[in-house]
Amino acid sequence: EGNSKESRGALVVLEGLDRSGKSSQCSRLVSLLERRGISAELWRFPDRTTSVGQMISSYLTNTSELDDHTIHLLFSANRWEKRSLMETKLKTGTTLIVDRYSYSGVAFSSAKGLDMEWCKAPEIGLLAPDLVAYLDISPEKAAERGGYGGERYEKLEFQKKVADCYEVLRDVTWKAVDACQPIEDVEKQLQEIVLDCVTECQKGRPLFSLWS
Ligand code: Z5A
Ligand code: MG
Repeated sequence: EGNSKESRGALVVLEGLDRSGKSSQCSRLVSLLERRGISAELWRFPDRTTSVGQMISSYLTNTSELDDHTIHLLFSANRWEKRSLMETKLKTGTTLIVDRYSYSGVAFSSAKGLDMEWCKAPEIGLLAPDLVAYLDISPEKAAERGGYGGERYEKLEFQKKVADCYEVLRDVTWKAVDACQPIEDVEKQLQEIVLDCVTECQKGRPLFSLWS
């Protein structure tokens, strides 16, 4: 898979607990890339704009109930429905900064007690990120930031379980950034690792699939 010398955009994923600062940093990264004349788009999962995304949204806001396996597969389907567009964007040179991805999918569902390997299975074959930047913060510190809304998973005890699951998923391709630093310092560290990744993909890094 992948033509090893073809220049392309980078697939950059930000992960981390609730309130770790993912959304703030994703938009800062896209602005930076645009200022540098690099074609870039901000994507997020769940993508609540699709019909699958609307089902997910009503589950998250507690307006609907779904079996744990069912909602897991909907989150995955929500990524699959964007897969081919994702590949086209990358191959035509657009870098994607993605706010949550399959790791959130596996971490949140296995935090509920679902088997981790079962959780990974529907993610196999989605595009593998070139970089996963993990915004590292303890569940307690994240909760102190406030703004925990009424959404389903926004509870300290559950976030502790999610943190443990992220820990299991973390591999050598992840780059952890201390998310407790001031927002500009987190931004600076992210800029460096993201620009390096973009450069590598411009040189023609092959595109891989999850979960190999
Ligand atoms: N979910 C799932 O179960 N399965 C899946 O496959 C996927 C997701 C993809 C919705 O996600 C839920 O779906 C989520 C996981 C689950 N569960 N929960 N809960 P979401 O992405 O829609 O969640 P969100 O509510 O939009 O984002 P978030 O994760 O809670 O927050 P964030 O994006 O990481 O943080 P932020 O919005 O950038 O910042 C939060 C606050 O902290 C804000 O007031 C900032 O100004 C402040 N902040 C940010 N950085 C700093 C620093 N460095 N210092 C101080 N304060 C800061
Ligand atoms: Mg967010």
